Amino acid sequence: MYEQVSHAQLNAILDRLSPEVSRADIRHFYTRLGANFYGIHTLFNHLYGQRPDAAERLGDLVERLARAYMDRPEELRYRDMARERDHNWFLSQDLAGMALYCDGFAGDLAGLEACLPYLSELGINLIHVMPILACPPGASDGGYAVSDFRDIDPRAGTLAGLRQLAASLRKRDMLLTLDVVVNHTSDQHEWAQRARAGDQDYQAFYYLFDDREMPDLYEETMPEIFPETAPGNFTWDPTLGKWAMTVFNDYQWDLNYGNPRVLVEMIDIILFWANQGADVVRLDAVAFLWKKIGTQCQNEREAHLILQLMKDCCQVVAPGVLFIAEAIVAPLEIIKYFGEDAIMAKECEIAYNATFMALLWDATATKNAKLLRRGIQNLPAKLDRATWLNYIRCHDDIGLGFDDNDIRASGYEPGPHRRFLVDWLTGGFAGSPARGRPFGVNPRTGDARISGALASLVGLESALEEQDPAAIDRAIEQILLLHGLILSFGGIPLLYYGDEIGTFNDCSFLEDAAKAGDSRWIHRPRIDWERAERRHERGTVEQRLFDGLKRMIAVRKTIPAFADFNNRELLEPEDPRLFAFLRTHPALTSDAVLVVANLGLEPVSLDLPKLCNRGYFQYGQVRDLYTGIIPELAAGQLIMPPSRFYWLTDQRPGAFL
Ligand code: OTU
Repeated sequence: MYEQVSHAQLNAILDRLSPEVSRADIRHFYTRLGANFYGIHTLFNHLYGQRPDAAERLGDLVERLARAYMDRPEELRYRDMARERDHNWFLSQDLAGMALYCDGFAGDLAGLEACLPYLSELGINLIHVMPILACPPGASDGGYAVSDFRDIDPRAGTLAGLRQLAASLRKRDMLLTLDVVVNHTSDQHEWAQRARAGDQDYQAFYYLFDDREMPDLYEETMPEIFPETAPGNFTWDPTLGKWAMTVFNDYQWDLNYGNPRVLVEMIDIILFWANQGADVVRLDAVAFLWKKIGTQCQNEREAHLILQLMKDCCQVVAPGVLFIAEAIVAPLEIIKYFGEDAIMAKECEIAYNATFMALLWDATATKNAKLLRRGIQNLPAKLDRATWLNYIRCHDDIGLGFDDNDIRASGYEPGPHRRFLVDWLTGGFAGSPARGRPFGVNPRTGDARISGALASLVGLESALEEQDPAAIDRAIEQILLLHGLILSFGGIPLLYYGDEIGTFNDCSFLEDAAKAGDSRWIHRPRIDWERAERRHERGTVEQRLFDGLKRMIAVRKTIPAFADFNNRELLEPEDPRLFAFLRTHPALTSDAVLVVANLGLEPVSLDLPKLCNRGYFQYGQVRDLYTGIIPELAAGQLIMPPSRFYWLTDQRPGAFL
């Protein structure tokens, strides 16, 4: 039965390591382990206490933590301590991120390093390098089917090359985000290979079943994630003669976290990448970490406990490293990945704001902010020490994951409204300039999601083709407006590579058999660097977008009210086409910024004193911090141009900032 790991045992583990290290060298480790040990112990006990090997596995975990700490480069240890002193550092308005594929953006890691000046030019100081770990040639879900968790894919470079990139980023004060794909491995991973070869220990890493009895039970309640390319959640492996649980693609085997060895290995892997220089670790598909018959096998309580345990262990070894939760789930479920009923994040400090993303697309398609406002109103306040990752596009599809009740409260019917959105975004709706593609269409449930590049979705591609100057202007304004919102909402804005120069859909994936079935490849482009050069030519689309975003990022960094301290107040302008919120500085009342966006295609007037009746914006003069424009106010009425946003600051007559 389960035995407690006593302090005596803990000391024995550390003694065993002591020939390699003096106690003095690990005093910070020792202190942090002490501070987190009850958490680690209790969570571990809760998850695995019933197993005969629980104490042994916990001992193994502690030993791995100690080793990871000893391996942590001194420079990173100092960085940890600096971040511990300034523990809310990541809530600052100073951060601006970009997600990119190493190959699509720059060929390989060396190329990426050479492109850092381009990112600095734009103002980006956090990059998420999409998966670059070893993965099989051919289909690998864009690198999310990992075959070796401790090595870089040779097509991207080497481990030494990655460390070099991390060092260059540190010199530039830029942060590195790397993925750890915690939910599954490639079926070519060594663990899967060993399982295939008959090794029972490794078979226990996965969910493997001899016949359909258990799979059928699971299937009763499990939804399908990729219904078109990978229907069902189990795949027959002929070598093994068993069914493997494969929630995503048939070559991605789900790991079984009911087995503590899996958890210990994965924590070790997270710390390994922290020690290579990752500042932020993106934990992929965290909602799926625990499977239980009779449930959707998403958002289970144990998945949260596992994340808490991962966080506690990271606090011991690399407390400066943050986690991003990639949980594209219902609005009220996403927020739980910060940790429930807490002040500080207990699980992940950062979470993808998939709700805001989907709502922005609703507003873009409907040309009003009804559902956007409702959805944001019902978005619970985040924890104090936690923040959102705000994005418009990413490498994945757009899922219409808002709340059905919010849809109804906005005056629509959920089914038809979602169908309208898919139709509009894929250009099927009369008059829509959008060129998205359907993704994940499930005829059984009627669900569908959307792929497509930002510039193609907002109609820039079609406007250029038709050489329609008004439509081109509108699409550019729309791209800037959407960015104006993710940069001011509160949280870390995450741009998607290529959007800064208006990159379009790329249909070349259709010629590659390993990609053709997955329309998400349409928006995973190779950057056209000749087009990027046009950012230096006045009046080009590339210049208007790049310079607009560059300016926006620079201005964001100067606005303290844009730091994320739950200092956003949603406002209710009378006109449903307007979306407005007030950002207040946590300490200064004078520095409030009013963010207003007109999602409609006509000018709309806004009664400023009425909107902000708490003393803000009563002087009769305002200034847009983004453009520097002082819009005319007639008796407090502000005219919002179509498809435009303002970042307004209150301006006493005669006073200029
Ligand atoms: C994540 O995606 C990745 O971002 C995808 O690129 C991968 O294909 C997938 O995991 C498997 O590794 O798990 O919690 O709607 O949003 O698959 C959400 C599809 C995920 C994605 C979903 C997502």
